[in-house]
Amino acid sequence: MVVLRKLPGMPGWPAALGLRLPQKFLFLLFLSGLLTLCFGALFLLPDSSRFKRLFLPRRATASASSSSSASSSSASSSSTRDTDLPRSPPAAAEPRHASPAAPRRLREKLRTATRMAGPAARTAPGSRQQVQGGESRAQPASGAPPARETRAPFRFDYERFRRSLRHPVRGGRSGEDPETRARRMKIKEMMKFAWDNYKQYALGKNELRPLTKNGHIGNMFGGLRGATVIDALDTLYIMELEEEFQEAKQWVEKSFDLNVNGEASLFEVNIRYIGGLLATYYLTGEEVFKSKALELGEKLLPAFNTPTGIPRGVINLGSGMSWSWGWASAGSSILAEFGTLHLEFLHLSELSGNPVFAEKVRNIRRVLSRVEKPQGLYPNFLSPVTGSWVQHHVSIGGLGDSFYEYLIKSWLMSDKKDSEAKKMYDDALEAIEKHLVKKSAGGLTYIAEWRGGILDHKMGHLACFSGGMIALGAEHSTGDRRQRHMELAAEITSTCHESYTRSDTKLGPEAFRFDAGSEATATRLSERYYILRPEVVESYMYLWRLTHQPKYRHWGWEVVQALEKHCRVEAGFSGIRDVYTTTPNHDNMQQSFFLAETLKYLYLLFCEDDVLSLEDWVFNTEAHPLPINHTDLKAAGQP
Ligand code: DMJ
Repeated sequence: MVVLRKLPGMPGWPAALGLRLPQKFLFLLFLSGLLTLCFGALFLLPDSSRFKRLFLPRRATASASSSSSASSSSASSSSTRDTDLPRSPPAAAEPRHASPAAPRRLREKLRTATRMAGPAARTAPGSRQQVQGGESRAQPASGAPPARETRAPFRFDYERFRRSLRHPVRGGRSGEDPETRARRMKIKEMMKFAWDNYKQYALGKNELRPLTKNGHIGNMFGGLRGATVIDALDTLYIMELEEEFQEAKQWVEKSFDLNVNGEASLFEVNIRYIGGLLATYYLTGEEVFKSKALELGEKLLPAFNTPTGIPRGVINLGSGMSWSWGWASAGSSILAEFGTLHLEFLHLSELSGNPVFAEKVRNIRRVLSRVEKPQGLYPNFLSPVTGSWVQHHVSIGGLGDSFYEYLIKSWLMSDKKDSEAKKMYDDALEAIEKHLVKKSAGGLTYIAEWRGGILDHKMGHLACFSGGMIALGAEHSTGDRRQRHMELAAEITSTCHESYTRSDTKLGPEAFRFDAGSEATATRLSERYYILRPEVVESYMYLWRLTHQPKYRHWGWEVVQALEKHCRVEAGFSGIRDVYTTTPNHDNMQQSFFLAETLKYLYLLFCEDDVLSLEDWVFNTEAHPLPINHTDLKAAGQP
């Protein structure tokens, strides 16, 4: 414009150029065209929002920038495909009360506050994430409208949770017979012996090597240490081994380092570390266990970064890179691994107020419910890329086992609200009954494995947990199914007991068969070992609690005696290489699950039913108790 102004003493510049009238007119026409073009080009620049804000009404501008900020924070807050999880807000979405029209400075302040308060603050103000039962809904805590400016970070109400329990966690009944008490005390002494030796020779390592009196680290936990400490915590607490519990707690406070860099099994870290920490938090209310569980839980999230959201089996806890087990066919993920995250991940969301954990496991459910099941059965290998089965091997033992366990326990933990889990469990069990449950020539009931339609007549020690699981499901069924499943549970448990009594040590082999003339015995040298596994005593514990038939306590006591005779060594307990010989053949390993599971289930077998009552708790697959979400506090006589 300035160039067109006629300066004093100077001719206008078109005139100065010596142009005539028609030429001047054409020149002006050209100039105005040029200006229109420049103005329009402003809107074609890559980031035209700056200019749009100048020319468009203010409201529309705010709305445009707000939606773009929400979608970018969704992508960065969660590295996986959260776009297909419509029921929950993105983990770091803008606070709800920052309306699109709110001044930018206020919105920025809120965003900064959200980041500083961490994941717990990323939920709607004044709301509590309801995650039990596979739901993750933000609900006003009091029905009052949320405050606009002051919002406290999310805080789990521990006192309220404690009031919701029907029974004291360590029980309160008395009147048992002296023999039961003496047996329980014996098991407590075994726990103290196992812990004391671990503490003396291997504290901070993952397991104790009781023959060589040193520690073992292994490569399952990605550089994490102290697997035995974390696995033992809740057992020490329940057994009232106070001093030993304090020793374990101190190690967690002072030495448990989560900044590690190594390849970990997602499944093992979840069931042992996260399960152990969560359970101990719920039992004691000590914050350190909760914060460690949440921190570790965050480290596992990148494993879900796959096209389907089905996690891979191995994760580097430092870099977050994940991959499938080398031995798993075609890069597949394992049913028992990705199917055994549900209980712990729901509790991580419950305690943090961050729905991301619940979303991850809900997505696994969605993939599983969509995929076609051959004869209604769930094969063990699934591609995390396509979401299709990779191989048709079905087993209720290794590779499949705890997937089924977590279905029925999800339903129970949700106070029977998670009906999807119950239906999946019922349907799966029906298919198992139809295709896999068999009776041997000698009349023993067992659950075979299935390879593309061909049966393998073997049961692994791991499959022996199913007696307890089926009994637990039966207890909460009705009519014909209740009776049938209770009988099936008792028969399976009896078969597993047979696998113990038919050995020279009275401990059971890793796998036993029902073919070529064998009945509940191992036929291969490589399947004769016993590594202090819990599954058989786990079923005894459930069947005792649900039927009170004395034989389950007798059978449990047989195991105690066999452990003392064949597994107890000078500095702890060791697995054995061959259950069919009484000549010592120790494997020099005290597994952490011996303290978490085997000794805990044995102890509970000789306790009153109100110690870790089945009305209040479900056990994760490593025997760490997680609370049932009682929704009817009033009915329980609580405020
Ligand atoms: C434990 O770590 C868990 O019970 C898991 O589900 C399977 N195996 C071991 C114990 O045998």
